[in-house]
Amino acid sequence: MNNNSVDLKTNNLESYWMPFTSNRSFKANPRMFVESEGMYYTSHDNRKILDGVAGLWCVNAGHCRSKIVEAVQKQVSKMDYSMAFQMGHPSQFEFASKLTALMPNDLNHVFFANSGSEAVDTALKIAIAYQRIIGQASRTRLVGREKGYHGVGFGGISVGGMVNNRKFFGPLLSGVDHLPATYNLEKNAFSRGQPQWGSHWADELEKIVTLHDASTIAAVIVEPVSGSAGVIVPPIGYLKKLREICTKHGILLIFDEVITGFGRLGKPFGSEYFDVVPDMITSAKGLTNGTVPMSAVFVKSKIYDAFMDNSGEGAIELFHGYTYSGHPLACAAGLATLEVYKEEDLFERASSLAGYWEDVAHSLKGYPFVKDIRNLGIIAGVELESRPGMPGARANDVFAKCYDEGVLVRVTGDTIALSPPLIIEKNEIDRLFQTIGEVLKKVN
Ligand code: PXG
Repeated sequence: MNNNSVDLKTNNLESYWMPFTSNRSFKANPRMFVESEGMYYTSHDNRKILDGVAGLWCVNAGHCRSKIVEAVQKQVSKMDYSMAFQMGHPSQFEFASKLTALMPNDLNHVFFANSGSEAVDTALKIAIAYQRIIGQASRTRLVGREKGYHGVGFGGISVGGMVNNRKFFGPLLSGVDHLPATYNLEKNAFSRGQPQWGSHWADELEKIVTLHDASTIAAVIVEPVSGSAGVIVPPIGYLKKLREICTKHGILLIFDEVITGFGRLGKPFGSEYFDVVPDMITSAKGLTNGTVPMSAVFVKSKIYDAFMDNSGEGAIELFHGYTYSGHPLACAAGLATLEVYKEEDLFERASSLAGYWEDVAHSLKGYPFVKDIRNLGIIAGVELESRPGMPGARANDVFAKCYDEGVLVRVTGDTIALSPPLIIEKNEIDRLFQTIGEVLKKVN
């Protein structure tokens, strides 16, 4: 191969198969980011783009925070990688201790993975293995929810409830049921924060228990607030009811807090915000401020202890783990991220901004095509009427036009989803929603 052929190869857009993207549309009209700082990206054509989605719901402290960047730089020059099995390095243990100190109740052990999808698969595997080692081996069924998103592993898509993420991929895991989504525009459209109506949806879990018998069910997994399906906020009382039903039947409750963790709702985790303690929490994204991939599964001590107490002397207690579990760079990024969150009191900041956020979000009521606005913490979803026969097309146009106006939003179906870094200023909140409002007047 001569140098020219290398150059040609590296200089085209074809080779890279982009995730969850229309590759053909993108490659016909590429949009590249080349730098980021605070609330803004810089695009390849040298424009500043206001980040209305914190990357992909992950850069909660804003971009390129010097403390985090320096911590990663320092770590990479000191030790790049440390063998993940049978060896440790100090920052894994320090990070784990600091994280569990943030957690509610006795969720005081944490398993590290590298993505939300891996965290979900880890949690589902721990749930089934836990039931087995406590003498409940018949409990292998899993319960997810319609419209749920739990990443893209086979476990996650099996308990997830978004049809396009499932229908191409065969029979998936067996023994999975789904609760109904807590979504009803007739009753709940334009609710501010949690809808009043709909806690009874949790009772559907009783029906699943009646159908299969509790002795077959290992765990229920839900996102406290559904993100990817278009920001679906749980009705008041719903999560508490789910907790009660799970406890009553010996079923583990898993909260997938990949989005709701690390201040998104104005508390460290959604669990605290809703005052409901699950048996496990999955987390990723804001764990390292998106700087280095990492995810975590928090478990109650009863789960960790069961594995420790029921394995033979010297035996591996859990046959599961990743080459990059607890990677030194991720731990360095995570430790520095926790410091930034704390020093700037970012979770509290999110909490105190949430009312303003809600008011500005709901000011879009009455704009063209807006059929619902949903919000909680620093998350909002603006659902649009779909173009007949072309679901998603209108929202995609809004995305493209907002980008032209220098504002990055995220679309899922016909919902515009917003989840900016928690350092956002009020005038930037105004700009975000004003831009969407102006764009809505221009799309058809
Ligand atoms: N669980 C939840 C609740 C998530 O939101 C995952 C698991 C999977 O995480 P990984 O790291 O494997 O992608 C997620 C990820 C969007 C969007 O805009 C949401 C996610 C990822 C990318 C885009 O809807 N959530």
